[in-house]
Amino acid sequence: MSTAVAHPNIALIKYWGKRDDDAILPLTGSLSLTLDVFPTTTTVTLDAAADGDAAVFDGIAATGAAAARITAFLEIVRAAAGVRTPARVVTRNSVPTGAGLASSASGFAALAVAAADAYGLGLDERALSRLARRGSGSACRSIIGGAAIWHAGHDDATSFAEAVPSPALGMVIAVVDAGAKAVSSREAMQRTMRTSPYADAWVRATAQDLDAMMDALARDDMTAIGELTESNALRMHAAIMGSRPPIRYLAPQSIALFDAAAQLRAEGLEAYATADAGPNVVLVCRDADVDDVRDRLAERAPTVRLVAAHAGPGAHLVPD
Ligand code: 2P0
Repeated sequence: MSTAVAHPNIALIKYWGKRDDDAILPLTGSLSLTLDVFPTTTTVTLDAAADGDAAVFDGIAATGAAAARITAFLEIVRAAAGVRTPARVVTRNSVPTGAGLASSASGFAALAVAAADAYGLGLDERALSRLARRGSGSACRSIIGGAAIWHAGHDDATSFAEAVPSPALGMVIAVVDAGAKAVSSREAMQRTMRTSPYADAWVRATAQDLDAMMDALARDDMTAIGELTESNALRMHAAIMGSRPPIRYLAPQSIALFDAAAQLRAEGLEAYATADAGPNVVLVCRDADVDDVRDRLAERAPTVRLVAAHAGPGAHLVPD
């Protein structure tokens, strides 16, 4: 029996688009901060007597596509281990599933670490990141604590995340809607690449944004970090909105939160907005400013649930 904990990550430079759907190789690199909130805890137990794998999410047995995705991932682990023993997977999530709060990232990062240990693979951090990527692309970044770059790479061996030096950053998560989203990010990503006339421009611009972000982090230039973060997120949403049939994740309340970030900046508090594949908005700021940003945002958006977050640890084993 092996148990692992992993946390979600929020990208400053987004991953949106694959060049290989099966191996989950991205079209561009991306860069994120792994947080210290909303952990996922997963236990993997080998069960030689079982007919097949079993997965339980927050006390509810997984079926259909969700169960198939777990088994497909475990098949990768079993192939590497050279064994066929089924496993029982028990997961507790504290992040609302499917609401654009990166539950698949923490979920597959925790599963990768727990399953690799349960099947005796003995993987280092890079190999764990590659393995987690096979479950869900963004999960490769949650293997790493704090700021992480996911190198796009050109094959399985070269596409992994690793730590990058970064100034101390914090985030304030504004939970606009904790319900499940209408179009999964996996499907939306494919539709964007297939139908959006802005897909190529997104890929080209993001490669440049990633280089610029690495420079901004190295210089400790909060203004550049924030402006790149906000612009890259809006470019991703522009590409997504260009899909046909269209997909729009940002709600009126999401846009209002981008405006609120601009107002905080006008008052001299550096906060910048980003949003993933859902209506929730995350404000990025210096770690020392997190409480200030949360409190000042609460005055402007009193009905929105706000969660202050700091850099958190990479996925790791814990005692059962
Ligand atoms: C990111 N997102 O960089 C971007 C920004 C959502 C918006 O990574 O198909 O769930 O499992 O590789 O990792 C969501 O995509 O997609 C995501 P798959 P994943 O965080």
